[in-house]
Amino acid sequence: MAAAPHVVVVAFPFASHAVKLFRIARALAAAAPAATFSFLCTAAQLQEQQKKSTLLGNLRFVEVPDGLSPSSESDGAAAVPPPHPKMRLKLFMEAAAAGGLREGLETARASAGGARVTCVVGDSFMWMAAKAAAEVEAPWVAVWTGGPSALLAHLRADALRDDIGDKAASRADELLTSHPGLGSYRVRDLPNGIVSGDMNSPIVSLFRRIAEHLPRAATAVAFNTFPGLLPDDLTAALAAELPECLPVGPFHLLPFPGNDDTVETSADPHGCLDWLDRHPARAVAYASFGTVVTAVAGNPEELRELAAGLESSGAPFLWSLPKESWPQLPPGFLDLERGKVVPWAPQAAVLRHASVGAFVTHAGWASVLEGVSAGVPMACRPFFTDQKMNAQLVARVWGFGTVLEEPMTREAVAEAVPSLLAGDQGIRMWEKMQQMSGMAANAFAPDGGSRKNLDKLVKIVCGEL
Ligand code: U2F
Repeated sequence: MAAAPHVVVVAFPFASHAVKLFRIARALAAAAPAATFSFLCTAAQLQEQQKKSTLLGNLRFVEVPDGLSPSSESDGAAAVPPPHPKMRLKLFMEAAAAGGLREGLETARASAGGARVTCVVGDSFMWMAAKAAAEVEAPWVAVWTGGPSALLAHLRADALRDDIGDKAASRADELLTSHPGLGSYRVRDLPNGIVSGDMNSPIVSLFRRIAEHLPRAATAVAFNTFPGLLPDDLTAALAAELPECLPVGPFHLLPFPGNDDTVETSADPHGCLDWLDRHPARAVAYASFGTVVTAVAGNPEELRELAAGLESSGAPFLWSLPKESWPQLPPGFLDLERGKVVPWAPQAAVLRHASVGAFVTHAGWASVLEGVSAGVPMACRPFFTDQKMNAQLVARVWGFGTVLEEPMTREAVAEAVPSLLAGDQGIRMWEKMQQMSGMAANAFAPDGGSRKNLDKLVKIVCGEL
């Protein structure tokens, strides 16, 4: 009899990536109880995930090196201060590529009683998993957590560069109509480093590596979307570039024990849901810029503009904003009766709450999916990577929101928020979103599109296909 599969799931331990991969790992482990799953991540992130969830019996944690020297990890009085997040990322990636990930696979095997690794599922950012999987003669299944249109742009980067050359500035408003699947986006919406910006920055090199590895080394690519959400031309163009593309989202609705309202509600230390309970339907604007924007691209001037815009919009608002940014808010803002600022909100549950009627977002892909699933119109202020393309998709292609041009002004916010909450435009968007929101809710029903794709993914990772 063949040995039971041993599937390793490799996380990228920065921003919200590990949370997303841990959801995938739990859904796979729940669907394939006879297989063993090893979740590979750095010690610090494993601790974070453990705090939030109990492990399933067939899913175990395996630590990979974070690339930091022991002295910078130490929290003793004489410890060297921890490196800047960008340096941490660099050190981690170098360690992973130099053998840290391969070592992780070996630890997974040894700690699972010698069970050979039969499949490696990995965040696409961990491109070196392709080689590590090949070395243990296992297939590599990649997970793309970001906006699918941005991935297509990275895959088609050479063709885009051949077309645009050095004319990115003069052709900024031109639609990319001669590029299959990208015709709804303007040159200016492309992620940095494709036709403009620093072509050699570490993040641009990372995307180049991903675009090199996915088409030739992955057996399948899982996406955070559900059948019927993406425009057909985008789906077809991705299918032409990649091996098996499997929409298995929305990730926040992936089925596994414990992924339900009770858990999200209990993870609401700042009382957001109770506060929302005190408001009528579709009255509140919720604002959040995800897990990276404030730290990396946060601009105090725009932060104050957003604050002033929310205040003068006249609407009650809930704003998830890291505490480090609070001192930059206008004086007295935190005391406003009408608003609530919290360092963290259970976002998916907040968006699902009946009182939330508008979402001011950076258009990070998970946030977009959570907004669509909840049927809440969005005002998007995109900053970098996939966000400009995601915002175009939300506003221009789907008609589920608007774009707040850069830099965001108080006037633009004060106009957008009430129009999404109560204006004719907002009501039309809200009505239009209800069908898609229903499709998202049914994605994992027994005959749902994502359910079927998840079943297929389970067969692929367990070696049955
Ligand atoms: C990077 O995105 P972010 O992590 O900034 O943004 P999202 O993809 O939107 O994911 C943020 C997640 O964090 C959750 C929220 C999302 O699931 O519900 N969250 C929360 O629960 N509570 C809060 O108070 C704040 C956030 C990148 F910047 C984007 O461009 C990419 O699209 C994304 C891809 O993974 O990664």
